[in-house]
Amino acid sequence: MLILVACVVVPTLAAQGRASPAPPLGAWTPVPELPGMGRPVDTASVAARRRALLARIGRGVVLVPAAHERELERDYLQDNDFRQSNTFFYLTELETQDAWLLLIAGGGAPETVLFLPPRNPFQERWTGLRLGPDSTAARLTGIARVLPTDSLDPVLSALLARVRGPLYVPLDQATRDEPRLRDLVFVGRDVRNLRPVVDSLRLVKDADELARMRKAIDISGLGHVAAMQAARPGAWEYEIEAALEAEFRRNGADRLGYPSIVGSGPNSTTLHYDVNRRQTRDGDLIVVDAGAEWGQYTADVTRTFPVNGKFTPRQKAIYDLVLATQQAAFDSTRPGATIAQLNRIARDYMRAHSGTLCGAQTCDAYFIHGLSHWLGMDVHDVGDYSTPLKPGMVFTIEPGIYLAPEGLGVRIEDDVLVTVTGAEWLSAKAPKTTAEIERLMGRR
Ligand SMILES: [Mn+2]
Repeated sequence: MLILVACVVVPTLAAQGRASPAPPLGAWTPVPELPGMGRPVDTASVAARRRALLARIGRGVVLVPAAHERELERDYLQDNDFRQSNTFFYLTELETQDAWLLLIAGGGAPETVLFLPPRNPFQERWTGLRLGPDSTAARLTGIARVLPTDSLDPVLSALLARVRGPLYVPLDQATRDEPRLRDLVFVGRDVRNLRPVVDSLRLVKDADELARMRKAIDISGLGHVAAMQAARPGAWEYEIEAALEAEFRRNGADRLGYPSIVGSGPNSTTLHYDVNRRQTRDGDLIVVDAGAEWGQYTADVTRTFPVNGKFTPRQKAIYDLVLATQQAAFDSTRPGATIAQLNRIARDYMRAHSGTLCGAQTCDAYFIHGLSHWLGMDVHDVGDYSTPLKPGMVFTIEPGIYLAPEGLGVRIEDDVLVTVTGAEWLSAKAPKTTAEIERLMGRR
């Protein structure tokens, strides 16, 4: 969720007031929305992503399964029983379950086929309307060829006999138990993992993705404002969490991007504290690290503030060092820079400006996690961390100082878009300077 455990030089992921009207979503392709079928698909954007994928592959067949419904009896459902697989969503923007996407590259015009389960009126009494393999689906998805799922096997067999090149399927945690994919791996065909190809495409966000991210991030900013307004000495961490998440939902968030971290006093120094059961005390700082998900994309924002609304001089000194460190990294963000370089710049800045704030050591000794991670459909989004920054990439900048013996932790995290000339703060609507925070909390 919020913080990559290690420094980002380690390879990829192994390692404002009241609710205002919803911000504009950018230019949606005007496709009508049907109940139970998710949000409208930006058909032009998904078609462009599929073309980019096929251009990258050159020749071959791509097969991508949708996710399946989770089961109340088997899983611990938090908010709802279905979330689409990110790979499938990226290429279709469909929230439909049990579907398959088939792409053919090379040897003629590229082809796209969507397979959907047949509609079942009896089942729909429980589930609501579902998209079926018909002309409605073709119109809503922008994919002309929509077939029932039971024709997938014959169509695929015929294709594999006709089309040369590898078969690309996503081989990951989500598809590990997908019987059809498991069987394909053993047919003797050159089967390759689709994930690295799609993951590298996902690094640069298109206009539709950015519109979704801006919405998720704006909602998250409102939630952080609500958390600040709900804080007072004696409030329980979960009360503040409730105010935060209520604001997310009130503004249309689909779910949380990750479990909200609301850590006061000593808990502010535990990086992934998400128990949120302590009663706050006068004089505590509180770290709130929380992001809403909207339209499959998540925000990741952290604010640190005093529960009583007023920073002590020491809290302010530590806070301002973290804030200036974050600004130093932001000021160096531009196309061509790398995450590793920004990490080094931030640490150097913190070290050089520590003075005696952190005792015998410089404060960077207490900045114990990485500065940044990619952000998108996954809170720690996919992609290679050695990739130089390009316009359209989105990542977090999140320095912190954690002084456990004092029970004093500060983390400030914002979401940043790389632009042609530099960078843009996406999460600037959540108050950030000590003056802004004290002003907002003074109005409670
Ligand atoms: Mn983060």
